[in-house]
Amino acid sequence: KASPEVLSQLELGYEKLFKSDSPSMLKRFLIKEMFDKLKFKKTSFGSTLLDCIQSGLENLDSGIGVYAADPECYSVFADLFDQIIQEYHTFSPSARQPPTDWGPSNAFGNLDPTGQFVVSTRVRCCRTLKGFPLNPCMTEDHYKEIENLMQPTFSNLSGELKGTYNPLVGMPKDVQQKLIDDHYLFKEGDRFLQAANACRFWPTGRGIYFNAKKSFLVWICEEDHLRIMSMQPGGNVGEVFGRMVNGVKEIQKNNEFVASDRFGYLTFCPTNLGTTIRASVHIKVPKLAGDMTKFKDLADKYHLQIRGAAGEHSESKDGVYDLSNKRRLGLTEYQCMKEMYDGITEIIKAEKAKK
Ligand code: ADP
Ligand code: CIR
Repeated sequence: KASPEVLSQLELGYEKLFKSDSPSMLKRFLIKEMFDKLKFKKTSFGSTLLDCIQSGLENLDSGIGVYAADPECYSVFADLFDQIIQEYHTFSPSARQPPTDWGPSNAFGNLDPTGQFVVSTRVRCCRTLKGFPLNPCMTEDHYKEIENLMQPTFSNLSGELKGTYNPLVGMPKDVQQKLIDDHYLFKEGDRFLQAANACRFWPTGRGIYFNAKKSFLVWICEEDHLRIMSMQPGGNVGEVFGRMVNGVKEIQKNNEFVASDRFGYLTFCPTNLGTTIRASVHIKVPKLAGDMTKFKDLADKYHLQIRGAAGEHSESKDGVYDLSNKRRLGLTEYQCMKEMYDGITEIIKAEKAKK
């Protein structure tokens, strides 16, 4: 059972949340009855409701506000997680993630051969390593172990995927900042992750692997144990996706990942469950961007998410938006990619047609 200290923190936090005008799903879904039912519960890892919702309690401007402090949270606190998952992914409580299907290798081409709209394309996926807990339950040694564990895998990558590992420990600040500014490396000091207890022992065990062209990259121990990604200038989705799939298949040869029958690959944030794929373009659509209502309507229609040019919670810069598939759970990898590909195709059509 949750301790008296945890209970009193929960009560205080809940009262503040309840009085606020927070737009988060946490605020919308955690009604009093649910709160009173879940506040006493604890997983076998020792995680409480507080561990799952403190990010949303501290950051009232959260969109979601909830993380899974350990894999069991998805079932112990299912009342809350199921509602968030259902709305975010349109995934019903009885639905199941289909088996992995990357689709045919030549399914996708170039979204924008003339290069007028699409600045760059990126596809990422997340993996949790078997045998390790999620961030809030990880010790400093766990972070070091994961970083060490990945080194033989990285040394074995060859051909286009061959590269080097760059730990955050000892990385000069200017080098780190340039990698962030160039969209390769995760940012530092994300307040949503910090409040979720995901940044302890920073920068221990954190780092980034990349090939010479920085078109294949792996983040270690940021929000998830692994973030595997492929990116390049322009709109060639086929090339970018193909490279990521190759990389995932290689990394999978030496590592086991955590997956559930219902949710597919398990991630720290419920928005990333399932395929964990976020396929995005950085795109310039000045006419649509001048009519935000229409732009947002179109994005919703095609299940696309609009982010700023520096990633989540950032603003657009120089008219560049990040558009990606919103849903990742309940559809296959191929279907996720297709949702993004078809959606962006329609967005470009609408931009061309707009007066
Ligand atoms: P994630 O995609 O892993 O959920 P973010 O939204 O924070 O996390 O994005 C991480 C980084 O990737 C940011 O610097 C962002 O600008 C960059 N990025 C995302 N999509 C693209 C893209 N299509 N082209 C170039 N950079 C991108
Ligand atoms: C929020 O609720 O706004 C943050 N906790 C982020 C939610 C989704 N993004 C993510 O997993 N990176």
